[in-house]
Amino acid sequence: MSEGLYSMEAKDFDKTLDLSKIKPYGDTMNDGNENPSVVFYQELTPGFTFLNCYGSCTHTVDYTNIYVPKVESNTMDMYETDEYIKENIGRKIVIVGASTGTDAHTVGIDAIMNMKGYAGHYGLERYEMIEAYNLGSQVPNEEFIARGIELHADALLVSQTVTQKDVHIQNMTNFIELMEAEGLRDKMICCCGGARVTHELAKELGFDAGFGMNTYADDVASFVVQEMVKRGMK
Ligand code: B12
Repeated sequence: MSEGLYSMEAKDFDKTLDLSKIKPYGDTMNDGNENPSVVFYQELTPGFTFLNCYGSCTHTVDYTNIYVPKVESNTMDMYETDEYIKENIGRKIVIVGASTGTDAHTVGIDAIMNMKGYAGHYGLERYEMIEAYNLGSQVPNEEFIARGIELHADALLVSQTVTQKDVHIQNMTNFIELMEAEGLRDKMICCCGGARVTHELAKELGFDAGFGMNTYADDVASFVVQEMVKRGMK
């Protein structure tokens, strides 16, 4: 059989690749090339057009200088987390979650908390050693915190989906301010999550950790229990 069109050899790769100056791929790796051309256009609706264009890119990205802060904990599965709680905490822990403020999106917090879980990862309600309370959506911060106190929560989970006009930032800031005013900030672990939430943003706002897209109950449960042990919360 002759050499296939797509068979790659070492000579096909750019050996001068500089990770601090990454460009898009055109004909060969890192060339940033395509001749400028509009190859397709179609009206979507009056005033809006869908365009498919190619062009050359002169900008580069310094890959070596990108730092993305991430939650630093060792992610365990449900069974390992339950075992960890039994060995290191010795009692069931309480986690209370909600989609707070005006946010009506429940799918994210449900994915984390519901027994069924999400994408093959069981939710917190399924954990033997976790008492999980999902308060639903549009829960005002005051009410959320009051329920947390009533239920003796070890951790509070805030879900935020809508980010229009930074409403999530205002709401999460208000939550942290109320926690501080109640003298609760150090007594409960505060985590937040949502499609546009990053760990970096969460820390900036005063949360202990933030979780974005494609995170599961495993991630937040592992963080909470390891943080509890680190802080000596029994
Ligand atoms: C379903 C949906 C709705 C449903 C929600 C139903 C429900 N019960 O939740 C309905 C129809 C009610 C709705 C309403 C609105 N929606 Co809506 N909605 C969506 C949609 C299509 C999917 C969201 C979703 O369910 N994702 C799936 C879940 C699993 O993903 P996730 O939320 O990111 O959660 C994961 C992680 O982020 C993380 N996570 C999330 N929370 C937490 C919390 C913790 C503690 C942790 C650890 C992890 C974690 O874990 C999850 C699993 O990995 C998105 C568009 C899209 N494709 O994303 C728009 C979208 C979110 N909606 C949008 C908007 C604007 C609205 C409305 C304001 C529209 C309107 N003008 O009325 C209203 C909101 C009203 C309100 N007060 O909140 C915008 C938001 C834009 C923005 N930047 O703010 C989006 C992006 C659509 C768009 N492109 O415009 N929506």
